[in-house]
Amino acid sequence: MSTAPHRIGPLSIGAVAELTGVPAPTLRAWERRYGVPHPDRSASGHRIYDDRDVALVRRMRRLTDGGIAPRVAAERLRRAPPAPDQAPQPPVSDPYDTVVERIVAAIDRFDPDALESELRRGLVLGSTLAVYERVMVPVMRALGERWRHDDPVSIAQEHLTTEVMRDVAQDLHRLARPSDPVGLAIVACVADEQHVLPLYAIAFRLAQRRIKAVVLGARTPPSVIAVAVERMQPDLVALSSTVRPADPDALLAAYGQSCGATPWIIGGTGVPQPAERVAVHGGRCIGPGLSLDVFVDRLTLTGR
Ligand code: B12
Repeated sequence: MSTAPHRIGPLSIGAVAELTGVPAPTLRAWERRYGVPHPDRSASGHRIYDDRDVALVRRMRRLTDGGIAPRVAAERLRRAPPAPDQAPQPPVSDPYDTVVERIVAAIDRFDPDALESELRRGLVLGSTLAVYERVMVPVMRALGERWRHDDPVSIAQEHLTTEVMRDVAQDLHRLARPSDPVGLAIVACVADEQHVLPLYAIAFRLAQRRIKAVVLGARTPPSVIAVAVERMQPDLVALSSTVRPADPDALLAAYGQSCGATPWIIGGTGVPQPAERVAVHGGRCIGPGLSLDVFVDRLTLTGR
């Protein structure tokens, strides 16, 4: 068997996105703004990436996942490019993908111990947010693909996995909580909403901004938000709605009232579009042009 380092490429932008987990628009933006990487072009003008480009993208991703701004990360990579022959060759399979595959295999075997140990092994791969987005979310989506209301096996697998995921997400949340917060957020599911994992995605993102998140959990009606807002005086309220509510406009109006002057934002697949339907009640909704980070950038935090 040959011991030569494995070479990959030429690859399309879609293949690189798949391989590295960095979406194609981000790859284009990194190239346009920072020239990292700068792939060759085919005769027809399409980008062709080789293994060194892929290695650069992976390093860029590791740095940005660790909280370094893309501009600074690109500068660092430009200043210290790996010597081509000494550069460590990237593993062909992405370590995050490998962990996801192992977790899904453990779920298939109904092996909760392996599920938890594989998941906890995945925790060392990157930042809390990276592990969440590249391990936990893909596992839950894979579960969603096989889940059927008339298939008790898939339902049992889903219950088993959700319990472990929530447990680990809560541990991560405790660890990621900022020790010197600059703000406070209330994070909750809207009334009747049971999908709680997105709450931790929000909490982790806020923790990166040194905002402490108080997670109120599933099924949090407007009346409960009103009390929490009054007692805790948060800087923001973040709501999640995965399943479309029965009467979204009435619900949004009620949350608008509960939040009063406190800025609030809502996201998830159940949020009614367009964004104006939320804005009319004083809230904002996640969508094109508005990420949680952009929303937070516009807030005046009280400092806590
Ligand atoms: C686990 C699960 C359940 C569990 C939830 C357990 C729990 N405690 O969380 C249980 C069994 C309770 C459940 C119930 C139901 N579920 Co379910 N469930 C799932 C599953 C498999 C995983 C959900 C998950 O955790 N995903 C991972 C999260 C993190 O990803 P995400 O939802 O995409 O969220 C991301 C963004 O949207 C964003 N986000 C979300 N909200 C917000 C808010 C803000 C402010 C911000 C910034 C970002 C943000 O953050 C996340 C990270 O990127 C999904 C499959 C899937 N594809 O997700 C189905 C899924 C969500 N369920 C679905 C359905 C239909 C149901 C039921 C109606 C089924 C039924 N007939 O009973 C009920 C509804 C219950 C209810 N009223 O809420 C559908 C939803 C379709 C839709 N959008 O309408 C899905 C997609 C399955 C499918 N393919 O059909 N479910």
